[in-house]
Amino acid sequence: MSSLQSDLAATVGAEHVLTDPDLVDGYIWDWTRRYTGAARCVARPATAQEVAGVLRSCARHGAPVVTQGGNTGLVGGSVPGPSAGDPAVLLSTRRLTRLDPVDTLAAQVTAGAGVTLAGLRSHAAAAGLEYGVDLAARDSATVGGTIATNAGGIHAIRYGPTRAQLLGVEAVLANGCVLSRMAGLGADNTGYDLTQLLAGSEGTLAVITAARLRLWPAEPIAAVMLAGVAGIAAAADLYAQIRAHIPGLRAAEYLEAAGLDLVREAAGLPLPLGQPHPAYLLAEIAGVPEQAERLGDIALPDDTAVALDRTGRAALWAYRERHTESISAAGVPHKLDVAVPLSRIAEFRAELDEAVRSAGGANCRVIVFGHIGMGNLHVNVLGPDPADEAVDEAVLRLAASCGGTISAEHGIGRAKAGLLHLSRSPGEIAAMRAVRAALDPSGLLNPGVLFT
Ligand code: FAD
Ligand code: 2HG
Ligand code: ZN
Repeated sequence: MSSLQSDLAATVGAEHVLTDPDLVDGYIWDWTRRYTGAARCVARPATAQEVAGVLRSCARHGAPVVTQGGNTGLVGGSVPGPSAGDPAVLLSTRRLTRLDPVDTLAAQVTAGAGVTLAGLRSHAAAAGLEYGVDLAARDSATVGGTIATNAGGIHAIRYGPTRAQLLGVEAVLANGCVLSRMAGLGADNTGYDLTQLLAGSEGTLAVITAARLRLWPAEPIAAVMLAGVAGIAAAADLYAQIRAHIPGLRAAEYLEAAGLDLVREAAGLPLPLGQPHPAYLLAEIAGVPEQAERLGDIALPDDTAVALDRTGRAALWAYRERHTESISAAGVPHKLDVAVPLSRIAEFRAELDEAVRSAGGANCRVIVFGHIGMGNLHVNVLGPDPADEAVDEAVLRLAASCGGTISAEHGIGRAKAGLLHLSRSPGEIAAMRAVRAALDPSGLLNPGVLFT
């Protein structure tokens, strides 16, 4: 055992320092299986003080640290990169599972970084409240990971992304200093907002160990609607009509035939509507059952299904939520998570296939879906070699040229670090690097993530 490993064992217990290659292997591949790298061991601290001890040991030994929560990230940020120098220590947050009783007076809760989204959501639901972020990886994605990526998810149009839920954090800097701002004060103007700085920091500024989170009144679901449409312009128009006429829109999701076919194949599901369509809009509406009747105020496409009961709603959601796993069942995808202004979303979609095929060849399969209410499209491309980045660059350049961003909700990670300049000016990148250098002067936290 190296002296770093014995220091780590002294901090977290020998049984929580994994060195067996078979065990370590379970942590070093990302969810898509596109990204991997070597880790010298996995450390599994259970408290903020243990995290501080791990980071102090790593700083003493000059060892890089990759923080990992549920390892559902889709941009390669949760696993080590190909290392030129010392392999990283992988710091798993999954044992940071503190979950305090819900503060119903403030509608807030304190949760450890390793609590899963599903665990947090059911804890809030038991108190008659709702956590505002939800996504298909809810059983594995963690509080810490969703803060570090500023995850969006299916209800971002109603409640905002993770940063809008974030009232405070407890986090440990690279030098082992523990920062804690967990009072959940509604008003607190005392200088820089370090809490918000950590939202979207992708493990490059600190290890988040717990968070104080906002909760919302739980609301009944009136209906889920799935409408067959001609394409993305029609889906965007229908979304705008629903938003204008029906209060309580909780989700507005876009899918296309290519993704739906993969889902049907992988999950053995029937056609969702009377006939196939080029594209679909799924909308979820909150409220009492009568609220669903307001859909009658809108000129809905002829082939539209509306589900009122829980089983029917879940059946329609499955066609959307099973996209990611179904795509991975067909190959290792290139995942490009972009957002463009809704006014240019049809232009982006019209140029996308040609951009992909010119960069990656005629055999590329392009699957597009996403959170259309946020202008957020998930472009998945099957075909090109995982190491080939030509298609990635072509899609991200197209998004930028349409006034969009190269990362809507998944982050930059390792996947897009070389293309950050497409969405951030030289001045912004310099300021971001200066912040990182101030908090982690040796650059030990997640090297290669966010910046090359
Ligand atoms: P990880 O994957 O472990 O890590 C992600 C990043 O955060 C890494 O850079 C890591 O270093 C850093 N990190 C993790 N924990 C900490 C911590 N405690 N402190 C500091 N840094 C940390 N994302 C969306 O935004 N919206 C979606 O709708 C969505 N749907 C998904 C559906 C599926 C089926 C899958 C597989 C993924 C989906 N994702 C979605 C992506 C993913 O779930 C999110 O990015 C999520 O926030 C990652 O959480 P995690 O705990 O798995 O983090
Ligand atoms: C979703 O919205 C996720 O389902 C995953 O953000 C997107 O698989 C993807 O590309
Ligand atoms: Zn998404």
